[in-house]
Amino acid sequence: METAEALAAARGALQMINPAPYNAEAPREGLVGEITPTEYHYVRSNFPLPEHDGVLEVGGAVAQPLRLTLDDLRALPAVERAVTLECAGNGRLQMRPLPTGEPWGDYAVSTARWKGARLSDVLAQAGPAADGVEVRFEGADHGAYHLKPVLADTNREDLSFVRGLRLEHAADPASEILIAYEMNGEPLGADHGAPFRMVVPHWYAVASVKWLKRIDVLTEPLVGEFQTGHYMFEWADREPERVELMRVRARLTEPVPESAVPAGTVAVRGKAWSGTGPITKVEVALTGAGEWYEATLAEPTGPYHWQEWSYDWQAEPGRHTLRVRATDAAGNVQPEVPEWNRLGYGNNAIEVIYVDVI
Ligand SMILES: Nc1nc2c(c(=O)[nH]1)N[C@H]1C(S)=C(S)[C@@H](COP(=O)(O)O)O[C@H]1N2
Ligand SMILES: [Mo]
Repeated sequence: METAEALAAARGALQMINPAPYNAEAPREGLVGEITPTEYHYVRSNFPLPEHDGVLEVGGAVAQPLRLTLDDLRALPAVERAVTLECAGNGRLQMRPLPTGEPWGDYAVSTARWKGARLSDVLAQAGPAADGVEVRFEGADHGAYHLKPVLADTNREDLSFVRGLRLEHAADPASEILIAYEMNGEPLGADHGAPFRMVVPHWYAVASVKWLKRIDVLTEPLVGEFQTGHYMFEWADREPERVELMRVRARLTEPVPESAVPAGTVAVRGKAWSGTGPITKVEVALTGAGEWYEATLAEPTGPYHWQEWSYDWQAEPGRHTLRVRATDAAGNVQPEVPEWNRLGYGNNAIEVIYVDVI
């Protein structure tokens, strides 16, 4: 566990949303580079920081239960990947009626280089049973739950953070799900899941269980507050759906919203990402509504993190409203307005900002 000073220093550059459990957004600068500096990476935790005894137990329906330490994980082949993590609640504050849940603005998203062992290698060592269907992941964190549970039998006084993934997905080496022990070249910090955590590429970050302490192969799908209670899209007009892959989204990093910029060529730029395929098109609109102009989109520099885009805008004096929208390879495109759901997940509405050109 880090000292109080180390923790305060690690948190100093973030925009706090809630002190306990500690939840904080990245500053705007966290989206500017290809990689978010660790001290700018957003934090979302459901419980106080836990103690972790340094052991990862693997059991349930497996041939060979395991007890792994950090050294055991480090002895497995290491994989390092840049991965964009976005909280499913990112952008909740823009939904109306305002959903319950953490009042996230738009900066619960960041990209880090995560290094760790492949989950598939750990599962292969344990040998999942033939009738396994799902894998259960438990974090060391637990305690009183700060939100109203969705499931009737959730123990609100002492709940643990537990998530599941389909065995097929978890055990596939091509999924590149990591049990990460390094973030941006350093051991994981307390807020990001030390000593090791999962990183599930393409999924909303709720799947990336921090302070991982147990893995169990299950022969039935997991039911639980963080799996089938919260983290469900409860739509107004259609069947509920699980919160899984990140929805396509673009963000503007330049010009700074509500800033004043000199007339002439103004670089409009930002990031775009999607869990359902690489970004294929980013467009900007320069008059609030109006025509869309195609931005220059950089090739992806990795399979799991945001892409850069830019557009040279010939800006004339006045107040201008800029919008940006992304399309991904699956043909998904951002909606004009947030798609409301009761718990406020997956807002990927087109970003709108204004700037004054002087
Ligand atoms: N054990 C545990 N893992 C967790 C959580 C948690 O509360 N406990 N929060 C999840 C959610 S909702 C998000 S958005 C990400 C945030 O990861 P970060 O704090 O490293 O940005 O962690 C996920 N993993
Ligand atoms: Mo989240």
